[in-house]
Amino acid sequence: MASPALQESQDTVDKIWLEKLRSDFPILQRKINSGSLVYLDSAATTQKPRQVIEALSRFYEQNNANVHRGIYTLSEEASQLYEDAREKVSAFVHAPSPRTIVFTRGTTESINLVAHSWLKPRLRRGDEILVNALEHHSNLVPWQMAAKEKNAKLRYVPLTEEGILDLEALENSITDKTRILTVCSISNVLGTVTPLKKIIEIAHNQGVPVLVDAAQAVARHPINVETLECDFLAFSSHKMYGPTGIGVLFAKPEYLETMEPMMGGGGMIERVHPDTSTWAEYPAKFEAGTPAIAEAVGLSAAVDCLNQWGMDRIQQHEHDLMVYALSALNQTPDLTVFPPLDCHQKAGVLSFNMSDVHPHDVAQILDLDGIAVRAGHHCAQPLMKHLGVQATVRMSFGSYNSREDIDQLVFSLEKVRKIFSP
Ligand code: 7TS
Repeated sequence: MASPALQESQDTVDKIWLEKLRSDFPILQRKINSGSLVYLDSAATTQKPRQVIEALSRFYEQNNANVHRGIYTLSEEASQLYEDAREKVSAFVHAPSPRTIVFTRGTTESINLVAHSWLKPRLRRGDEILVNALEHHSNLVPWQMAAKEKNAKLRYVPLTEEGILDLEALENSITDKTRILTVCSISNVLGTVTPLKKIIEIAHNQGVPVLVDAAQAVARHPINVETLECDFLAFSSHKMYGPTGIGVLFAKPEYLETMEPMMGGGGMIERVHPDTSTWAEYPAKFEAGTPAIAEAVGLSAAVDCLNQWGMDRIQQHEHDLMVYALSALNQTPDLTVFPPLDCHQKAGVLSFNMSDVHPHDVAQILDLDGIAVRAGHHCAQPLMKHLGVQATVRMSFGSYNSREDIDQLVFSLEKVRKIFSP
């Protein structure tokens, strides 16, 4: 335990860090209805810092051209910026080479690419795809589509009472028919942090490759694909302070080597004959057509921001917020917070319901005070079924949130309770 004086000086340092970080986000100055914006929906998309917004305009004002085509200066500059972004992302997740970073439209496309181009050609009748009820629809539906086409099936690894993947059951769920295991790093509804290292170890011991859906984790925890040893990792730029329209698939080289492209077009070929074509080397063979060039430049700026703010620091800050939020919401009457309730197993995202009040009503009243939370099934209907509810209210943090935001939320929740009390 730090001495009171030391703790006080640490609190001051943290406060200055947060104030400086918040000043990077112009939108936080906005007034919404009767309050200042309290944005608690970063799981849906994060707000964008000035550095990212400026990188986008700078690109269009100074460097705009198509990539990998022209031999004139602007096109060379644009190509360089696009490839610099790939390098930046590669270093950020500790990939072995920038070539293992494929730019897609987002997590959804990254997962579809693996399901379509890697899994489907290898999937046989009766094979199994290991999933679990925590997953976002984006990490279920592409596998369902592949399974349907190939007469294979999805098998669900059970969750424990606390909503954690049951590791013992996982061992027993893997059979000689299991072709892939797919799992999120952090649940987009409950904030559950899955024990990835253990899960990957168990799967690999039985020769099963693993895809990690890192959509909710990439801006919350440092990620190292080499120590994690995952086979595939998918994430979206817009959930890590970057622009919409671009995302990433990391895959180990041996997969990228053997995967067929999902889309054909310009930029992904080696040679085109009248009736057949050969493919460019990866990652180009998976990036047909004009890519999201400005967005890649924006993503690169977002990675710079994350590095500058410090991933360890963001993780600690969001952890402190979670501890604070769990304690505050536990003291709010008529509120049920969904597990896990252990702040070491929960990051960035928290779902709750207020007894007898529909989540949409809660969200609508909070909005009157400028508080943005999400209400609904959060694209996780199997999880809603598991929890035995139709919908939840979800709050999710970004690096810019403060304890005052949570105080505001608790204050406005009290108003909701009063409106709906008999
Ligand atoms: N996986 C997880 C864990 C997610 O949270 C999301 C989006 C996706 C995949 C899909 O990402 P996309 O960028 O391709 O759309 N999650 C949410 C959410 O929770 N609310 O809005 C989008």
